[in-house]
Amino acid sequence: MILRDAVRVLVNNWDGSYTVPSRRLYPHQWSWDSAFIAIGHARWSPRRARSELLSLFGAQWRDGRVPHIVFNPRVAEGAYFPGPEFWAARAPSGSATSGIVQPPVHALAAWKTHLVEPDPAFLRRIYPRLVAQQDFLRAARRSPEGLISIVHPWESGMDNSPAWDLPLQAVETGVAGFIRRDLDTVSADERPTDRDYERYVGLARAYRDSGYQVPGAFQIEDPLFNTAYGVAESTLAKIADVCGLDPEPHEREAAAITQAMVEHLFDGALFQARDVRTGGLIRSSSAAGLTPLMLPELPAGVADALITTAVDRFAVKDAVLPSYAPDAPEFDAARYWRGPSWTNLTWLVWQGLKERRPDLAATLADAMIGAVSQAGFREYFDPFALRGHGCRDFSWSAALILDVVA
Ligand code: 2M8
Repeated sequence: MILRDAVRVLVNNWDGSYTVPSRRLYPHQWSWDSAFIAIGHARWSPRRARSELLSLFGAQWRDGRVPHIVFNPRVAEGAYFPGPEFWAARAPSGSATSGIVQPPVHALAAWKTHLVEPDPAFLRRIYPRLVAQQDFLRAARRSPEGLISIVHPWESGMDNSPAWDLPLQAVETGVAGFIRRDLDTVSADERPTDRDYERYVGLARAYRDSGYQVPGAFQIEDPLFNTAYGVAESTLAKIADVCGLDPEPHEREAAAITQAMVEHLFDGALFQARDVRTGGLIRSSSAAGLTPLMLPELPAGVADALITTAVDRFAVKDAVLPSYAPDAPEFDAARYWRGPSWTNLTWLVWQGLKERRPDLAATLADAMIGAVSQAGFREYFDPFALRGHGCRDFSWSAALILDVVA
């Protein structure tokens, strides 16, 4: 039943070559959504999984960046804010896009698709694009410490995480002249605040006005983004191998980023974000700090400390994974990325636990299935009451359930 319903959500959200995250709230193609969605499609239609990824990379920029939104020209300009007129950017393919990026989880999605239905020709086609995506991050976003930075909270995928409260204080508010469309669909107390949006818009405008070259007042090394980058390198090593290419440069890069993360972002219990402008760690209780469990070369002692934190502070033994530790004062069970449980974040930590702690991984898988069985394929869930929040029929909630039960 749950599997049939999950496929129904994906079929209804399919737009011919890719899947929208949600019909009303997000009516275009989103970058990391497409990666998670491909992982789900692979379980019932690997052809759609390959199409999902190839259509996203069809809008890759010349500098290698994969924009976080590819706009559907048939959707009205006002349907989503900020839309194509705001971003004023075009890929070489002619598609209107945004100019920022999201965590690079796409190599992993391509590899998982290949594992379900081996297709070396697909891997050969997508490999150079995945490499270019990483090249862009190295060229444009690497700090002297060897870590990759994001220049907008939207690039983290966890838009209003409490981890961004402090660095956002340096960003101007009072930006006017825009109308939020998200509140047409979702109640205001489940979304970012207007003050958050003023800062998001101000930051995006400044980056746009620099030709998407010069970072503004927000420059952060985020543990989830860097984990995605590192996992992409170790996955590219496997893909290179299948393509008859040298995996070694990727293996080296994966080891280097893991080491830099342990050295600069680990606080002894959790990975933290670092503010590139001040050089200081931003101490928060975000579940993003657990995702380095996915890095294959994470030292065992560090992994053990993360697992202790996951059990003690994120209740991984007896609840779905909250996006923010419930014992922290900023925790909010219903407001977007400030506490609710998200299927993609849970799936990332589940991946990281599968080999290290199969017992805890199984608990998380059951919790993910329990949440959607009770509340449906909602965008996010109250981690304790399992009440659904945000939009309904959300694509990655459906897609990742298909992967978890496979
Ligand atoms: C949310 O972000 C967009 C901006 O990119 C928004 O709020 O309008 C986030 O949850 C992000 O992680 C996700 O990719 C996107 C589409 O599902 O929605």
